[in-house]
Amino acid sequence: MGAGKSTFINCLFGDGLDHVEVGHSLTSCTINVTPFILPSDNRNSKNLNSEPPRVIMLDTPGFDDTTESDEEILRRIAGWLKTSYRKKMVLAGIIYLHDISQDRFTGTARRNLNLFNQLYGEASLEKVVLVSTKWEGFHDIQAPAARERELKDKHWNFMIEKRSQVARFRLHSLEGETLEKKGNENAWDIVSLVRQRHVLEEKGKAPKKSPIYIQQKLFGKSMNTKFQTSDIVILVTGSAGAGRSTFINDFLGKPGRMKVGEPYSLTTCTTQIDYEIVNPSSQHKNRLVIVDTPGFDNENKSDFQVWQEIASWIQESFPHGVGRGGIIYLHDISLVQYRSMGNTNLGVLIESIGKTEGAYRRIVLTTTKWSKIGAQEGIKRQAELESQWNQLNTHGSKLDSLRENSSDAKRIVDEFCRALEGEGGSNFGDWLKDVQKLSQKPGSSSGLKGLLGTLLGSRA
Ligand SMILES: Nc1nc2c(ncn2[C@@H]2O[C@H](COP(=O)(O)OP(=O)(O)OP(=O)(O)O)[C@@H](O)[C@H]2O)c(=O)[nH]1
Ligand SMILES: [Mg+2]
Repeated sequence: MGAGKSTFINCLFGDGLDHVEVGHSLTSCTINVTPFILPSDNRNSKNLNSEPPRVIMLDTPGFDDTTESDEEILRRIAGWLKTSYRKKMVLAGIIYLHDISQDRFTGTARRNLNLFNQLYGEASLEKVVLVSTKWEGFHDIQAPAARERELKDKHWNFMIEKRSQVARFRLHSLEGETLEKKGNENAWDIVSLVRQRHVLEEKGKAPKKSPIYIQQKLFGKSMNTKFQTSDIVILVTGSAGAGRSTFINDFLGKPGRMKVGEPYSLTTCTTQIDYEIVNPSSQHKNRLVIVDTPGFDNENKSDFQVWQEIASWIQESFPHGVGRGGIIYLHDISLVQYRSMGNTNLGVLIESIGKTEGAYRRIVLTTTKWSKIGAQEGIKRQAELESQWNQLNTHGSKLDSLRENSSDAKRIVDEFCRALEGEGGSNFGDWLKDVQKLSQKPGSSSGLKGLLGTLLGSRA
C-alpha cells in the first residue's frame, strides 16, 4: 500500500465514490490479487480506430510485504494471470506506481522493481507505464521534478531503454505551476498510454507479447524446472477447515509455513495450491513434494473446480508426468454432519480410481481435531467411520487418525512415502487427468453420490 493505487483507481471512476477498500485489513491468508475492472472511456478513443479495450487494473500483492518470499509473491500473481488467461482476458499493459514523496529509492523499491521485471519479462516492458504519484506533498515542482529526473536516469533507465513510458499522476497544481490535466483526466491519459501501445501492437501484428508469454517464462523458471518425474507427490486434501495446512506444517516442523486460519474464522484460508519440496531422507529415497490444496465444500469453488485445479496444477508442474503420488484425505472428526456432506468430493475421487490399478493404495484417510470431542468420543466415531470407509479400506486405502500428537503427521506421511515407493512407477498424473475429465462432465455429480453410496455402503 501507499503508492496511491486506491487514489488512482478512484480518480478513474471519477464519481467521487470510493471503489477501493483502502488499507486492506484482510488477513494475510486471502489472495491479494485484486482486479479492478475500470469503466470504459470514450473520450480518448479518438486516437484509436476501434473500441478501446477494457482496462483491468491489477492490485498486486505484497510488493511491499516483507514477510512473503519473492517466490511466493510471483507465484500468486502468476496464478492469477493464468486463471484470467483461461478466461480469455488480455492484459493490455501495466501501470506501475511510484511514490515520489519517498525520500530514498529504498531497498524495497529496488526489490519491487526487480520483482516486477522478473514477473513481466523484458519483452513486455514497452507496455509498462511508470507513474510517479504524490506530488502534492511538495510545496513546488522543483524537488519532485529533480527526483523524477533521478529516477529516470538511475533507476528506471533500464526499463525506459526497453520502451517503458513515464508519466506523472497529479491531483492538483503546486505553487507557480499550471497543470493541463489533473485528477480524472490525468488518470485516463495514463490509461490511454497503455491502450495506444496495445492497439499498435494489434495493428502492426507485432510478435505476441501477451501475458501468456510472460507467464510461460515465469512458470518455466519458477515451476516446471523445479520438479522431477521421480518426485513423490502427496496431495493433502479434505473439506475446508479440516486441518490440511496445520497437518503440513506439523509434518514439516515449520509452524506457519502454510497459512492457517484463525480458530474463529469461518473463511477458508487455502484458496490456491501451495507446496513444499522435501529432500530425500532416511524415510524416503526420492524427493517428496507435499501439496496444500483448496478445500472441498468451500463457499467459493465447487468440488469439481477444486479437483480440476489440482489436476491442472499437476499437469503443468509435471509436463513429463509424475510417477508416484498419493492423496491424504483429512476429515474433521468433530463434525457431526458427516453423513450429509463430505461425500461428493470423495466420490469424484473414488469414481475415477475404480479403473486404475492399485489406486486405492494411494489414498490415506485421516481424521483430525480429536481434542475437540475428546478421546473417548473420538474412538467411537473413528470406529463408525472405519465401518463407513470399509470399502476403501478393503481395496487398500489406509485409515489413520491424527490425535494431536505432534509426531502423527510425520509418521503418516513417512509411512505413506515408503508405501508409495514400494508401488512402482504407475502414473499418478494420468489418474488425476481422469479425475479432471470426470469433473468436466456435466451432471456427473448426481451419479457420483450413488456410486459413493454403493462403495461406502448406503447410509441415511
Ligand atoms: N483442535 C484441533 N484444531 C485443529 C487441528 N487441525 C487444525 N486445527 C484448527 O482448525 C483451523 C483450520 O485449520 P487449517 O489447518 O487452517 O485447516 P485447512 O484445512 O487448511 O483450512 P482452509 O485452508 O482454511 O480451508 C485452525 O484454527 C487450526 O488451528 C487439529 O488437529 N485439532
Ligand atoms: Mg489451509
